[in-house]
Parts: sequence; C-alpha cells; structure tokens
Amino acid sequence: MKTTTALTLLALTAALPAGAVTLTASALSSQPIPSVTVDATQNLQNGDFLILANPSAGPGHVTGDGVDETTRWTFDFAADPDYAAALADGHIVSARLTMRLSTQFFVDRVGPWTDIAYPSDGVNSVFPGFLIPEFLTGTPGVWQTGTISTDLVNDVGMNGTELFAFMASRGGQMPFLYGDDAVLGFAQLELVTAPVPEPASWLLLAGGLLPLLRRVRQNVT
Ligand SMILES: [Ca+2]
Ligand SMILES: [Ca+2]
Repeated sequence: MKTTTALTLLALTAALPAGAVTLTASALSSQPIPSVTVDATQNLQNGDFLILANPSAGPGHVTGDGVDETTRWTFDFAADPDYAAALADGHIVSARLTMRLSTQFFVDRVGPWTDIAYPSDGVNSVFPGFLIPEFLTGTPGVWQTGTISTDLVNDVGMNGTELFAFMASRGGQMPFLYGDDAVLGFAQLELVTAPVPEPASWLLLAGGLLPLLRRVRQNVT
C-alpha cells in the first residue's frame, strides 16, 4: 500500500508542471523606514503599505515605528499579463513570498519577534499563517533590515486550491497582512498555478501504474 501511495505521488508530481503559469505581484514602500511617525490613533500610508493605528498599544506608542502595529497591502495579480491563463488552472502549486523587513524592536537581541504574515482581507484569511523566524539580530532602538523568503504552499502548508480561490474570488487581488513588529520596505509574491489533475487523469495514472505495481509485488514475494 505504501508503494502504491509513493508511486501515485511520484506520477502526480511529474504530471503537475504541464500548463503551469507564473504570476508575480509586488508592493513597495515610499520610505524603507518612515521618517515621520504619527499618533498611535492614526493610520500611516507608506507607499503601497498601510500601517494601521493601534489605539490599544498604550501611552508612548506611535504608528510607523515598527512596534506593535499591523500592516496591510494588496498583491495585484490581475495586472500580470498571464493572469487569464492562470485563472483557467484553478490551483496554486507554489507561492513564494519575499519580504524586506526593518525593525528596531529586539527581544534578547533578535527580531522581528513572534511576527506573522498571511493573506487576509480583515474578515477572511487563508491559514496557517507564516510565523516568521527571528532572523535579524541587533540592539533595541537601532534599525536593522533584512529579507526573508518562504513558500506559503510547500513550506508553510497553505492549501493551494483555497489560496487560488481567495485570489480569484477577489478579481486577482490578494490582500495581505503583516503583524506586528517590523516595517515593510518591499514585498513580492510569485505564484505558480497549474491545473489539478482531472479524475480521468487519475484513473489513467492509476491504470498505468498497475502493471508496475504487480511487478513490484512479484519481486517482493
Ligand atoms: Ca507602533
Ligand atoms: Ca511581534
């Protein structure tokens, strides 16, 4: 049985790249680190990134210092010339998220601390989110900048069909959220779409594998 599963997975993996389409969307700040902060009760627009007010953060907090604040932006895949072709696929096999982050908030010299990024429109989200490892080292109060990258499907474990539906149901727009201890300078999401094999294809694959399996079993017994 384990051999069957392994061979089927192998065949499916080999079948996926057919019809694959790559879409890229990015967001850019006007300032890598805001030169002006605003009161914690106010939002701050930084290029494509909207840094949200956090009135509950407490006395002394401001918006734009990369401490205790949520940032929103939208990846626009409809602008990609291959969007229509990707729309026909209905499934995402790879979603490479890259973010350039700056922070001055370090706990035990590491940051950003317990931060997360995921697709969200404020109501609906695609989980699980990307829990960012503390990949920067520094001194509290001194800005450090670094770039981090992950695959939301293959590394984080997001469902590629749900992720696709989240984007397609919003006309190719993918709203995103980052929280909460860094300023975004740049973000990019590269999607690779491909059709999910039809049931007929599964049967053909299984049919083609049967003789092979029989041979494997004969060899084993
Ligand atoms: Ca803040
Ligand atoms: Ca945090």
